[in-house]
Amino acid sequence: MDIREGVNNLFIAHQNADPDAIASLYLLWTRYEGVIGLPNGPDSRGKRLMKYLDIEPVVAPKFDDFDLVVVVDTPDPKQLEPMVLPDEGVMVIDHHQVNLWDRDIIYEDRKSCVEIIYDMIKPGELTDREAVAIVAGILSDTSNFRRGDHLTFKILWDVLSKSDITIDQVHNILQRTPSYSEKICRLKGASRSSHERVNGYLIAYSFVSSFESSVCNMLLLAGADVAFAASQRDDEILISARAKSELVEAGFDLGYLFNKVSQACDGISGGGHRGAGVLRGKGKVEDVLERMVEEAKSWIRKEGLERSRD
Ligand SMILES: [Mn+2]
Repeated sequence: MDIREGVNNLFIAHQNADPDAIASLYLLWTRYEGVIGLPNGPDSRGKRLMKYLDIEPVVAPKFDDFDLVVVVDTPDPKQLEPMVLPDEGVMVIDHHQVNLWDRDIIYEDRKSCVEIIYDMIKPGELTDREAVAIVAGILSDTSNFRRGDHLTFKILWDVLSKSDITIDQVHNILQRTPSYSEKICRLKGASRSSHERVNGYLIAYSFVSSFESSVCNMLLLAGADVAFAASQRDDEILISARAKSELVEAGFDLGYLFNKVSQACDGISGGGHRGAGVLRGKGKVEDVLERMVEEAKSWIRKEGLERSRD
């Protein structure tokens, strides 16, 4: 089965589409024509790339209207829900080593899906938008080139020599610029922060009026291993937290800690993932925060985690 021009092609990718998914769709769309569809809205970086590319995918399109459905960057058909693929007329192109498809797919062990599409098309010329899309897809799936291999850099060489774009320009497109009030919250969060050291790990916490998760990320960037940012509006409290991947890989689970504290405190509910958690409710914010920090400290002590002084 080939993708052809002039037929009704539908190009789709996974939920919360990231820049690699958007780039793959965009390149297919500019080269073969058709419609871009997504199961739901893209993630924040995907959204910024879409805005630059000036495309607006159809959300959860009906498959009946199309001759061929091309699925990109999707390792599990469940990631297309609520869309359910027809049995015929589907082409799947993916680069994930672990995938759950029970149909034939075009698979290559590549660092990003857009690299497979690029080699399929072998473009002689590129528009700036196409070049930005490809570099954005690669940047995103290689964590800013950390995971790029020789094939990745061969494509980058080709893309940069065929266009006038710069990598810095693509970074700026993908990067979120915080608003003035968010910047002020971060700065206040920094100046009001405290920290404790447990077995070599730094736990930082601060009180802010909003942008709690942004303040947590800022504290992690500053060097904290676990960061908490707490706010109180009237009697409503909110505590957000983030943990570095090193701790998460060792088993640290903020979602679990938040859950534990919320079950122990009346009027508070909380949870999250291993590396990020949030808690809301009524109470005295200092008390709940102190409890969270104590839980984090005792977990590190209990697990016997130790970081040597560096
Ligand atoms: Mn990908």
